[in-house]
Parts: sequence; C-alpha cells; structure tokens
Amino acid sequence: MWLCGHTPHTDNQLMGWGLPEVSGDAGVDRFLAAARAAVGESEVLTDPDLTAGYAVDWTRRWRGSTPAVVRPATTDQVAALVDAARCHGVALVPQGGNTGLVGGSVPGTGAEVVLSLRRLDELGPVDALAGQVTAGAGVTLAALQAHAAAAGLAFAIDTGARDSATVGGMIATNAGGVHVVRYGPMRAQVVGVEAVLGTGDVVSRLGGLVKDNTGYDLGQLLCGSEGTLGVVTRARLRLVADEPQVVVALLGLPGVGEAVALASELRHEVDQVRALEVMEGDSLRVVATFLGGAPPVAADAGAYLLVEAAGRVDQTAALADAIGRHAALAAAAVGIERIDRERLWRWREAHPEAAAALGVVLKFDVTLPAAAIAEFCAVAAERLAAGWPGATTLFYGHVGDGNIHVNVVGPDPDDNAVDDVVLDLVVGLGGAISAEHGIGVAKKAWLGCDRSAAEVAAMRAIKHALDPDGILNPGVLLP
Ligand code: FAD
Ligand code: 2HG
Ligand code: ZN
Repeated sequence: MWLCGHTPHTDNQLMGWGLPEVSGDAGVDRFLAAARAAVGESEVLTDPDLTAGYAVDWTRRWRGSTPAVVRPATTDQVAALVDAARCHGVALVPQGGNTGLVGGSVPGTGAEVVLSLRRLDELGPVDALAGQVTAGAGVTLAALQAHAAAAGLAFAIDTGARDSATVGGMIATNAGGVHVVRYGPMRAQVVGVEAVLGTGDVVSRLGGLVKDNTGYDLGQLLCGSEGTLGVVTRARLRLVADEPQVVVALLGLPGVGEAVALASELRHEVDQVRALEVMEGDSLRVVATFLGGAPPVAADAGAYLLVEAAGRVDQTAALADAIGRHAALAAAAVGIERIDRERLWRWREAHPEAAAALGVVLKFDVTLPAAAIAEFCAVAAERLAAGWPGATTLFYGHVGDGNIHVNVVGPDPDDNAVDDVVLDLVVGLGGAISAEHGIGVAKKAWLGCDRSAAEVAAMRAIKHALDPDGILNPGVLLP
C-alpha cells in the first residue's frame, strides 16, 4: 500500500528540484488511483477521445497529449490531487477555459496530467456593502459579469474570451482586456485568493480586506504565475459601479501615431473613457474580408481608434467635444444603442478570429512606452515584410495602456527568427515581451532578453519555495 499523506514543506526541500522517486508510467498509475479515490471514477478521464480537447489550445498551435484529465470540484480535492502528484512524481497542468494564447494550459510531454478546474464554479452572493464577490476558479468571465449585473454592479475585466475564460485562468495570467485603461488588470480586481500551493498547503485569504499589509501578499504573487506556483481554487474579487450610459466611436485616422496621440488626449480629457483600442489600417481590412463587409468608416484609413466611454450620465457630448477638438477631420462611426455598439466592437474583437482563419498564427503580446508604439509598428512591419515576403501581419491592441498584439501568419510557426525580430525590437524600444497573455511555452526562451539574470534567479527561488518538487506546470515560464 502506498502511504502518501500530505508532507509539510521543509527547508531542505528548497535545496532539491525535480520530481520524487516514483515517476513514469508506474507513478502515473498510482497517481490515477489516488485521483479516483479523491474525485470519483467519473471525473478522471483517460479515454483519448475525451482528453484530446484538453490537450490542444484555442490557437491550435499548442497541442500535446496527456494520460488523463482530472476534474476536481472542491479545494480539498485539489489539495488531495497535489499531494498525490508530489507523492508519485506526476506533473500537473492546471487548466481553466483553455483560452490562453501562449501554450501554458496544455500538456506538452505526454506525461503531464491536466488538472481541469472548471467544476470549481460556485459563485457566492454579491456582498453589496463591500462591493465584492467570492468566485470559484472555474467561474467563467461571462457568468461573473452576469452575476454582478444582477446585483446592480459590474466586474471590471472584459475580453473577447468572456464565454470560456475562467477566474482561475485570468488570475494565473493576470489577464488584461479592454478596460485596463480605467480599472487596471486582473490583479487590481483581486482582493484575496484561495489556492493550493505546489507544497500541497492550502492558503486562503477571502475575508475581503482591501488593506492588509500583514507580510507578503501571496494572492498577488499568484497573479501572473501561470499555474507554476499554486492552483487557484477561489478568489475574492472587487466589483465596480454599473455604468449604464455607454457610447462607442470608431475613428479613421491617418496612422498609428495619430491614434496613439488621440488616445492620450481622450484619456486625459474624458473622465469616463474605459476603452481605447487601436487597429492598424490593413489589419482592419483583413477583418473586413473575414467579416465580408466594408469597414464602417473611412475604408482606407491608416489606422482606426475605437473609444468607449461609460458612466451614469450620457457621455456622448463630452466624447464628441474632445474628438472635435483634437481630430476635427477624423471620420467617425458612433454607436449609442447596444446593438450599434456591439457592431462597432465586432470590428475590434474579430481580429484574433480573422488572423486564425488565415492559418496558424505566431502571436506577440507586447507592451511599449506610448512614444514608441508607432515606430514599433512601422519598423516591425518593414522587417517582417523583408524577412518573410507574403506573410500577413496584423497590429492591433489596447493602445490606452501601451499593449500591442502582433499576429503573423505565413512563416513556419516554429521559425524563431520571427520572434527574434519582433522581441528584440520591443526590448530595444524599452518595452516588455508580454503585456497580458504571459510567457507560457511560447516566449520562455526569450524571458532572459527581457529580465535580468538576477530577476530570473529570484523567480526560480520563488518557484522552488512554493513548488519544491516542480510538479506544477513545469514546462512553462522559466527556461
Ligand atoms: P487557461 O487558458 O486554461 O490557462 C491559462 C494559464 O493559467 C495556464 O498557464 C494555466 O496553467 C493557468 N491556470 C488556469 N487555471 C488556473 C488555476 N485555477 N490555478 C492556477 N493556474 C491556472 N487575454 C487578455 O489578457 N486580454 C484579452 O483581451 C484577451 N482576449 C482574448 C480573446 C480571445 C478570442 C482568446 C481566445 C483569448 C483572449 N485572451 C485575452 C487570452 C485568455 O483568454 C486569457 O489569458 C485568460 O485569462 C485565460 O483564462 P483561461 O481560464 O482560459 O485559462
Ligand atoms: C485581444 O486583445 C486578445 O483581442 C487576443 O488579447 C490577442 O489573439 C491575440 O493575439
Ligand atoms: Zn488583448
């Protein structure tokens, strides 16, 4: 009989690194026996027809295989599974909605077990007094948004992946999205986290204290940790005021530089701006082909800026005034009714789908100082066209916070020279190689271009401390 109870974390484990003695097929079999005991036979999937969908990501670029998918429904079950994984030397890949775009949510080697957290989908009552809610890691963004709305409040994050992306995945990637310019990224919404660390220990801070400086903030450490330090099981999240009066404008402008400048003016002059999105002109025209229609404004613009303002009172006049002051000649399409706003947003949100329709996409999610965004787009376009004639490159993103997405279709997805061209340029211009998607598998070879040896060493030390056996998502983030 295997006696593998929870072993508390000891100092000497910090020295070691790697999976315990029992691993390989025998370790997996023993882990699966423990998993069946913990979550029940029906929640341990081993049939390849059932597991295949968990082993390929949304982009279809990142695909692997797995001996099993385990689907716990409680924090205790997650803790039992992490204990069993430590004991039997099995690596776990935490997975939520599987919408991550850097290959971090799918198994690679064929030996990693997928830990699907989607069944942790309990939503607590909205605490109206505090303006907070406790949500399970498997709650989707759309469900959370609807739950907050039913209580007359709102959740600040919004992304095109709302129907599938989960609270746990959004914390693990520190997701951004379209409202960061107003409310900050996911970490700014996280008041507290409950998680099972790689040690098997459960840490829980769900009391909703907005100010709490009692030592290191472990919940914040888990934000952006990509499933490498702990498995998020629940979170205490802040909610924001509902903003029923919404207006959206899509503006055609001469180029990306003008879009950056106008975005900056609008951000400073219109109090209620909550989204500022840029689309390079040719990129929006790729979307036009994909959607089968002409752009709703200035069909030949060099760039487009989508701005959304929202508040308790109508923002249309304030937005029109500011646009008139700074871009009097810009062509604009305006949406006030929900259906019209959604039509305009579709031009922005369809970019990932339009790129995917052309082939396997090499994705970049970079962040730059505002002053460098136009130069980055121009130079990257030039270098990519020179190096890979015939490639299609889309530039779009959350310009209000300096985040540009570059989608390249045509080159071999494993041609690292494309990454070198884009990421060297980003770092040279003072940017960072990931803004909101994380490092995952896709960018881990480039971590050292952006972070110093001392920073990477500190990250490794944290990983060793919280996941001493290296069982949590060992293939991602750290080279
Ligand atoms: P997954 O994809 O399942 O996992 C992502 C990472 O988190 C993996 O490393 C995984 O191991 C880890 N993880 C998942 N759950 C847990 C958990 N409970 N505990 C610990 N680790 C966990 N992202 C943005 O930031 N902004 C956008 O605007 C945006 N738009 C998108 C639009 C589309 C169409 C798509 C497909 C994706 C978009 N994304 C965006 C990317 C993606 O939606 C986010 O990264 C999201 O946060 C991932 O959530 P998920 O539940 O799907 O996580
Ligand atoms: C977006 O902002 C997402 O649309 C996806 O972050 C970006 O697919 C991408 O590259
Ligand atoms: Zn984005």
